[in-house]
Amino acid sequence: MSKQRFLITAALPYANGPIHIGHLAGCHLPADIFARYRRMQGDDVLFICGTDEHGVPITIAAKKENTTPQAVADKYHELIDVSLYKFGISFDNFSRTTNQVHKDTAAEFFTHLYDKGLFIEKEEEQFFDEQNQQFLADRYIMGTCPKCGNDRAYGDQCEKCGSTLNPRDLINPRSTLSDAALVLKPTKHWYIPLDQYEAWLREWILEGHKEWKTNVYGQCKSWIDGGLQARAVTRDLDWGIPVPLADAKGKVLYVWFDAPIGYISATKEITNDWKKYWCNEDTHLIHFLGKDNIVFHCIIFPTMLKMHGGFVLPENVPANEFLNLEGDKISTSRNWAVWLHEYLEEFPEQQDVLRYVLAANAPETKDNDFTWKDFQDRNNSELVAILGNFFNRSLVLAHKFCGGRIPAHHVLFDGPLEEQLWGEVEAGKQKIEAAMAQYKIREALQEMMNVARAGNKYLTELEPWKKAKGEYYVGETEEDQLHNKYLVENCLFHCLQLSANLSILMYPFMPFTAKKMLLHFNIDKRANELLKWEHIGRKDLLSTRYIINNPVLLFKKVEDEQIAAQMEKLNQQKMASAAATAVVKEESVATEPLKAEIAFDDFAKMDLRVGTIIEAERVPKADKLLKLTVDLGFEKRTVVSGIAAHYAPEDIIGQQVTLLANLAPRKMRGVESQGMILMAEDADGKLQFMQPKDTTSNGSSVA
Ligand code: B3M
Ligand code: ZN
Repeated sequence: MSKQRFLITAALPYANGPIHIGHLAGCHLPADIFARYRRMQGDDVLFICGTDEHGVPITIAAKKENTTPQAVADKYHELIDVSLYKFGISFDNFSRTTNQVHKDTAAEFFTHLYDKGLFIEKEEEQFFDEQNQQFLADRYIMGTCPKCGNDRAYGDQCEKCGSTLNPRDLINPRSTLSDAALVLKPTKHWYIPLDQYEAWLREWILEGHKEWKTNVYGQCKSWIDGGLQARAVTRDLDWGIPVPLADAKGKVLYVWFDAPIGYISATKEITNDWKKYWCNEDTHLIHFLGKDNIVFHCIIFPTMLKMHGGFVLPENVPANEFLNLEGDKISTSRNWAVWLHEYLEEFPEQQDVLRYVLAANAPETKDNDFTWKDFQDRNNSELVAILGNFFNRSLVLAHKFCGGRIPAHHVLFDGPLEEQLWGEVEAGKQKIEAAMAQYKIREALQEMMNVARAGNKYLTELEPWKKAKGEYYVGETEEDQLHNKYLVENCLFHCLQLSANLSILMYPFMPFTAKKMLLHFNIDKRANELLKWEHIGRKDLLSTRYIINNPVLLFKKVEDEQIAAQMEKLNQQKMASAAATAVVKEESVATEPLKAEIAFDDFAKMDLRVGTIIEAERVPKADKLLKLTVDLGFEKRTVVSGIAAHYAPEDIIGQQVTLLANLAPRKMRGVESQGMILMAEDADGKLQFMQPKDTTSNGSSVA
């Protein structure tokens, strides 16, 4: 096939924290595997990424770290860049959306659409925090989820039930900055009329891209079928790219407007010829990302490109589902993650192991789980036992029987086993090509491993170690011995040539190991020339008589203690984050606004007494109420209390409590309640009795 042009993008991680295995598995690794593979095919490839440095996530991190958004972006850009580089993610440019080229490109893009009169300009009421005197981004708005009742749902999403929300959907919306209730205030914004592009999107995606992955196509279909609405592409925020209009003071471009334009800016940064990639029908534009970014890459960004005109549209958007960690959703805020920069320290030189495990377990069709046990198993029983073992055995035997050189090919000794072996290589190559064409990275990886398995099988069937003893070949006669010598040499010839082939097959997935293998053959200088897809199947990659280096192990066993240490670390993270949540809850109780001041006399009017609950029963047809008898020493009181959801009657008999004893009696469900029991209520609504630490006499007054 002739040379093709690929523009490959991986979603821009927010520069609001370090990067974790979820990012790597979800998009950067599959994108890298694909980019490497296409380069090996000889294609013209540009692989683009960078950090997304605008938007609310950065401002939230800045608040948390008590610094500026730019400082946050600087810090995490560096950390993310280095981590991805060390994992061998082979970007041609890893840029930033705070770079000037990008600011200019995004502003020009906006101006172009504005000049064409394509935006809808609308004044609309939005939530305003009067205490902080600012409009709030969706993420800063919290309230009760209309779908599941979670009272900590955000204006854009409920993290409990996963629903996508609008701030207006929330019940009792409040500000996360001040906790104040919000008011609606008018503000002007610019919208892209997605509804006007519905017919085009239907045609382009639903008719034209039926080959897209089911999860991607399905999401697009449900968005389009659900009816598209105009979306604001500007925000009232003090961090972002200023809206390039005179009447837009204090307004910036919405982060999801500017971020995907980042792909264009990053291309501009590295080549004057950027139009060759972006404005050319022949370009295969492929976006890699996680499922939460599908709508932006399949619907909104393409619509922007279409509105602008002159740009190529994505040919495919192979989005992945999510990777969980030990059965739990990965979360930056809860610190439930395996961070790449920490892995690099804890498993030095073992980037390929993580690359392998994440690719083998990639969440391509459904959410998947990363577990340390699986990491260990895959390393020990696949990488060490299959791939490493084959390579190591081949090299050791070549040193033992062939003087540490690549033996000659004795063609006359080739038989059905050799034919089968190279047949597997050819089949593997084709299956990988087919899988790659459909972005099925896991399947491609499995096929690569199958070739290694075929190598092991071949070696085991030929058993060259049985045909030689030390330097001598086994056999009664000289002829027999010569025969065995040729057999052994021929066998190892195939094994070593296969090893070189494997390093090519493996290179997209495990580039470090692939090069390490080639180092043994002293052809690392030729590596780039050798690592071409078209060479697969060749039996002359290694010249005979070449000296082979002493074998070093390609993979180390991962020990139980290492896994235990990782699990321990995760447990610590879980405990620390649970403790932090408890503190936050306490703080939120403590900061609950105080009621208006009262005079001492008002307080002195209350008669608070200690009493003991001596009877308790449910109030029929009232699932919240318990009817209690409280002994005050000098008399007994009947009290109706709304604690049935928190306490079982039988559990509270004998408990001492504090009673407001001079509250006017009132009837509840036909029972007269003669007083009120004091309770403490935490942020979750959990109730506890206010009781003396040590038992005291009933009737004691509280003041
Ligand atoms: N930064 C969202 C994310 O990291 C966003 C991707 C932008 S890609 C243009 O999930
Ligand atoms: Zn919900």
